[in-house]
Amino acid sequence: MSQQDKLNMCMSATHHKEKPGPEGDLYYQCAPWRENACCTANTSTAAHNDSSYLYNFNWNHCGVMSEKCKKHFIQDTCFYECSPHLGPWVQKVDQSWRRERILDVPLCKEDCHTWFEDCKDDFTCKTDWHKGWDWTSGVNKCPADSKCRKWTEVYPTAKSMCEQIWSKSYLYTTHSKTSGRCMQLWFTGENPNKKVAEYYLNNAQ
Ligand code: FOL
Repeated sequence: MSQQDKLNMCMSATHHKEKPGPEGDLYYQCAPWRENACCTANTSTAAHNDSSYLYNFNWNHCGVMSEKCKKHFIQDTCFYECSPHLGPWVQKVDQSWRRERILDVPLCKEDCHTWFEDCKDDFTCKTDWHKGWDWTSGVNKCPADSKCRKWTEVYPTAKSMCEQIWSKSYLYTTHSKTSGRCMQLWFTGENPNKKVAEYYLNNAQ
């Protein structure tokens, strides 16, 4: 793959399109990606549903997740499914449900901190939400050897949450959203992440 291709591509995963392109009807929180997206309209709608067909993932595994916390998981899902500018951080993996993943995407500190602040009164039973669940009911439940604990007991800091929740998909940074040195989960208007990907591609990490 050429360097140029890495700036506009979709990873090979469960629901990603083969190539990015315009999607006029992206739903609600996924709408910022409508000009150029790796997600379909159906994926963008599902991103807003509890235990959606995307991964049957149950946000409410330790009681009902608060709305203010959930909106960050919806945004993370939009970012993960729709972003066409993750090429510099895409890695091959040997997993049953995807052939590629993202690793160490440098996340803007505001996006990590607001996510953590809005979730810190919620509960969870696991640090890494990618593995180790009990799936016998069809949706993820806390495994028998785990306990629901306060969010801040599981994740003492915003950094620990952002880096550990999706097994290092994100790298915590102290860069702010205006720096051009970090990726933004939340934006309006033109996608600011293309320039960030360009920067990291040309300035090997
Ligand atoms: N968001 C971000 N930023 N990065 C991601 O990698 C990501 N991934 C998901 C959602 N949002 C993301 C997908 N989430 C399982 C659990 C969670 C999940 C997808 C799949 C799952 O089936 N876990 C099994 C192990 C499966 C395996 O690796 O073989 C389990 O043991 O719980």
